[in-house]
Amino acid sequence: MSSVCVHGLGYIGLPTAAMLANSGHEVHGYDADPEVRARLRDVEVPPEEPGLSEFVERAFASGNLTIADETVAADYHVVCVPTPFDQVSKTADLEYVRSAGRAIAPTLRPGDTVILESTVPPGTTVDELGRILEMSELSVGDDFALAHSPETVLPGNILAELRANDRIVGGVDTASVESAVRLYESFVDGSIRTVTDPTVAEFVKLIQNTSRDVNIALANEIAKIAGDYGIDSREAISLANSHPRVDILQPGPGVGGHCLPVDPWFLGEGSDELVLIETARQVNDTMSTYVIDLLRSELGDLGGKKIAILGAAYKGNVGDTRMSPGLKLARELQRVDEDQQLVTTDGGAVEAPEVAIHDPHVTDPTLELTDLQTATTDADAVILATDHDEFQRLDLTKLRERMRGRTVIDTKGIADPTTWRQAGFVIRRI
Ligand code: SAJ
Repeated sequence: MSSVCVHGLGYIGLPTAAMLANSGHEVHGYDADPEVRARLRDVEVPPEEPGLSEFVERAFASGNLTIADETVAADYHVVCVPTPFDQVSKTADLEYVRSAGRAIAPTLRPGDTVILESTVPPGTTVDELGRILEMSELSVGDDFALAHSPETVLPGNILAELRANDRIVGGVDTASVESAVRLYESFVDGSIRTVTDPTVAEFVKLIQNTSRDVNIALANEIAKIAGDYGIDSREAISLANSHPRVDILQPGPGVGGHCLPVDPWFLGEGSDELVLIETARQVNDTMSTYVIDLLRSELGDLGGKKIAILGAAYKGNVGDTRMSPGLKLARELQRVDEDQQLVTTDGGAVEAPEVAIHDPHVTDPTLELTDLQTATTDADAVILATDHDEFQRLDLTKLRERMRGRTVIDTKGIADPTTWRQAGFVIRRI
């Protein structure tokens, strides 16, 4: 068993640190944010990820996981820091990766291994992290091992997928690959696929998420076209997918989270060849306009109307609101930007509707959310923006009684049209 320093204790770093500790390694978790460290020392774990709290508690109880106040020397450094996305320049901010490199360099010893797991533009492991680590005066490959191994876990199912998913390990040389593989072998049940070039591993991660984003864009475009023909897109997609070589994903109100809407842009940092990929991004980003147009086609002018949005999370049964399509819809309806500043595209001539948002999974105190009853009372329309289980079990009679109008826009295909129509609703779905 080895000593491991995990850098960044967020969505990926914390479960990874706990997984390594529960697999017998001596793990030091370090996060640059002192509040994160303090909360973890009190064993306060973000509640959203199923099973994570108990799993982290077990790691602490075993004595194998400790929270460090600085980077410590270790056989392995696993870097799981965020790579924020700049919406304007469409580029990755690599400062956290660089900062982790600067912190690791003085502690680095010959024979150590550094693995970057953060999603990054191709070339980052070698050109950015490797270069900074060489400030230690040790050489990449000759003195220490360096690899990229992208995380591929699905929020909501992180612990199971950390074990079950195949891993890709891209090392700068065979020794780096072998060293990184030894670490992952201690907990990964899936296959570990290797390549002696970290840039390939970085690229593979990006094309995985890009392929999903482009496929969803296809589904979204199909949904719009189906709407023009008066066809139910989900029924058509389901029938189309009965072909053994067709696998179209599902349309929706847009693509959220911090992966699919971001990673395709990272591919463009070293290439001018993105055409389909950029168009797909545009299709997914403008689904909110399509949803609002559907709403207008039912309600006419939205001024003075009350719209209830059910779903602030970026997808079903999680509490994560990063790049949430539901929140984007709310902003666009209210014509405000991410800082809640009014966007006056039409000189403010048209009155914005009242928007109420409800989400039983989201606990973020900075968001103005209400309970289901308050959100839907006197609402002229409901938009189902997330496929939470709770929204598939709504009491339709009570909902209909509380609402002023009858319109429901189902962006996730969770409302059975016959049942809702029988309950008195006018349902439009994409
Ligand atoms: N969505 C659709 N239609 C679909 C599927 C998803 O509109 O058919 C939407 C969701 O509602 C959500 C968004 O796409 O808004 C993203 O959700 P997701 O479940 O597709 O993916 P993420 O962002 O939760 O996680 C993805 C995963 N990548 C792939 O499946 C290729 C996960 O395995 C990665 O580890 C993760 O990105 C990441 O960290 O990169």
